Amino acid sequence: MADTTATHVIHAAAQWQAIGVVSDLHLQAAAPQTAAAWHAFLKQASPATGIDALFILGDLFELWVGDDALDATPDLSPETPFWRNCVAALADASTRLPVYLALGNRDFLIGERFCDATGIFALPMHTVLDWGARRYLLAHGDAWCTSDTAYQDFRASSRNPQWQSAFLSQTLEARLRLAAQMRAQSQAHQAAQTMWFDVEPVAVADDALSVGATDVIHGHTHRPADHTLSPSGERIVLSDWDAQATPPRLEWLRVDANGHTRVALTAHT
Ligand SMILES: [Mn+2]
Repeated sequence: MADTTATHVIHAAAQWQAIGVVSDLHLQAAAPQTAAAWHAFLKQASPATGIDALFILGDLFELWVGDDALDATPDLSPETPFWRNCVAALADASTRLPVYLALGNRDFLIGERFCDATGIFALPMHTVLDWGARRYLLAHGDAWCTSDTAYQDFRASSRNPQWQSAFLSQTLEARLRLAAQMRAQSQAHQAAQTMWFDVEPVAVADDALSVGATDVIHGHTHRPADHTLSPSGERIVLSDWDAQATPPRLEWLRVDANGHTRVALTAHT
């Protein structure tokens, strides 16, 4: 249940025409086409093109092992120069429009150093965006997958400050190795599952109700769809990004005072 007192509220500015909402880009050095599409999108995003703010709802990166990776010299893996390029692209975009980031289950170790380097604003687990008659609850969505108890156990331990400081106290090389192992384990866990864990609709509806949200926008499940949340509201699930899928999945959600539209980008080959 969301703590209403802790929920961050953002009020749409009167001059806003539209905002962009994305999640689950899973940016990684091994997927340069997806990164190229994202960077092309960021480059044109500005109030002049009708995008007044950008919300990234988690899993921007496939993995994040600590902000000190940005200072790694020499480069320890293909990821470290890749991450620096991503930071530069975000820093450029945030000179034109506010960029907000909620953390996902892959990049929850993003910290202050990253936010300073990019100029983006970190969001807590739940944010409410107030816009005219709509009140959107924005979240990554992993916390609502309550039936996936193995994941919720991992989530609880990995969000613990002691777990995080123990992890971050290891060398960058060791963290990159551990992260690769954790990803392999997570993939094996997913492959072994006989059912897909979706968000629990009741958990989402409870949280939406507790903050007075009319609609919910989340990612994490990679199952883009508009679901009924209430007689007058929707649960809008964002797509993940993959430029090499057929057809490519490079979709952002355009939200304005009248509602939302899914916009597909073309892959740059
Ligand atoms: Mn996720």
